[in-house]
Amino acid sequence: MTDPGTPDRRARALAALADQTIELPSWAFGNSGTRFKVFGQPGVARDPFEKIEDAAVVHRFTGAAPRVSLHVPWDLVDDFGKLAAHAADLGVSIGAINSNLFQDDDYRLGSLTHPDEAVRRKAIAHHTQCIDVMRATGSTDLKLWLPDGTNYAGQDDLRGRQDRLADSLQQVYAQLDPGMRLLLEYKFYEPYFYAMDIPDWGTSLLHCLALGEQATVVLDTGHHAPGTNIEFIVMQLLRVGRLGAFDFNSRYYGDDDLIVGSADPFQLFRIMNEIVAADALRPDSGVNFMLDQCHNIEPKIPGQIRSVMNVQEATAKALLVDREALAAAQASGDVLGAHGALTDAFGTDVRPLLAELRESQGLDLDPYAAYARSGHQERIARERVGGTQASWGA
Ligand code: RM4
Ligand code: MN
Repeated sequence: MTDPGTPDRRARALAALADQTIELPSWAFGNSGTRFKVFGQPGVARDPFEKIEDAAVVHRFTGAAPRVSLHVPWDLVDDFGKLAAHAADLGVSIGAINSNLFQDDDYRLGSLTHPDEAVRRKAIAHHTQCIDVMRATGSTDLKLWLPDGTNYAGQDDLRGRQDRLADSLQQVYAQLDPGMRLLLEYKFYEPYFYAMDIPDWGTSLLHCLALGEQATVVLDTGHHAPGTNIEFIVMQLLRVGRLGAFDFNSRYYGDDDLIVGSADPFQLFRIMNEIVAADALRPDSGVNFMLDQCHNIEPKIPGQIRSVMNVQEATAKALLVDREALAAAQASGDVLGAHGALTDAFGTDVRPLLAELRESQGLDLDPYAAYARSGHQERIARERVGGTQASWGA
């Protein structure tokens, strides 16, 4: 058995964990639902300012979530400078700006790929608006998930749609300031079922390569067919320097958006193992570790706290892998020894290590329990009455 817990490795792991940041999605703090109904919860944020307050609470308890991504137009406010200042007052900042191409009647047959040039122009103009929001909030990441696709063979020309997409993306990309990035997400099905226009990482990467250095791929862990080897994709995108961000969540079947690490902690560990192996945990590696988890049966703030803690646990285990033993086993063809170097680290209880980290940061050792004890959930349920709760899709 390899020893994942040597003092040296633990010290390096603690330093790396102290630097790790995870970005929270604003939409996780609004009501969400199933395909059939949006469920309300007491105390849910009523506007983007309250969503940011909730995100700041997650950061206060975990010490690891200092940014929050916005979704436009869900998070539209009159004064984005004021929203950014509000975030700064609470010790967080605005992360990626997500565009929305899936809730306008004009986009029924596509947005950036639509056969009608007027619709494409509208979708491009929406990104101009998002880039303005970036300038006003100090955000550097424009995140684009393309919901476009077709449901029936022959419905539209597959190649024509790619050509139109390339042209539209180019027009969006050309508007970026230096230092801004375009993050391009993919998803293999939904809302269309015959052919999505960006179904996979290869398609996303091809468009990014054509656009230029400022374009990188977003890997949403819920956007693959069952059984897909996601860590292989992570490795490949890191190899070519084009892994821009994760959208972390868990899935059993589709794009389930469950708490990350809940369905398959070993998969999350394998993903983080590729990150650590490529030295991509460093804050300047260009990989934005974001959550895209929002479900309706768990309370919002504790759900995000649990997701953050799960990412930290998987990361800690990946940092404890005995890389020399692993490399030696791989080089000598010791199949089970190499596999064992990973499973030994995965099997390590890293909660004491994370408790040590939190202690050094002046945090409670168990953020989830500390939040539950804090009375905050009861307080927002009492205080946030009246108004309209924010909700997914509104
Ligand atoms: C999509 C995709 C995007 C997210 C929306 C809400 O499936 O994952 O990242 O912004 O959902
Ligand atoms: Mn996503």
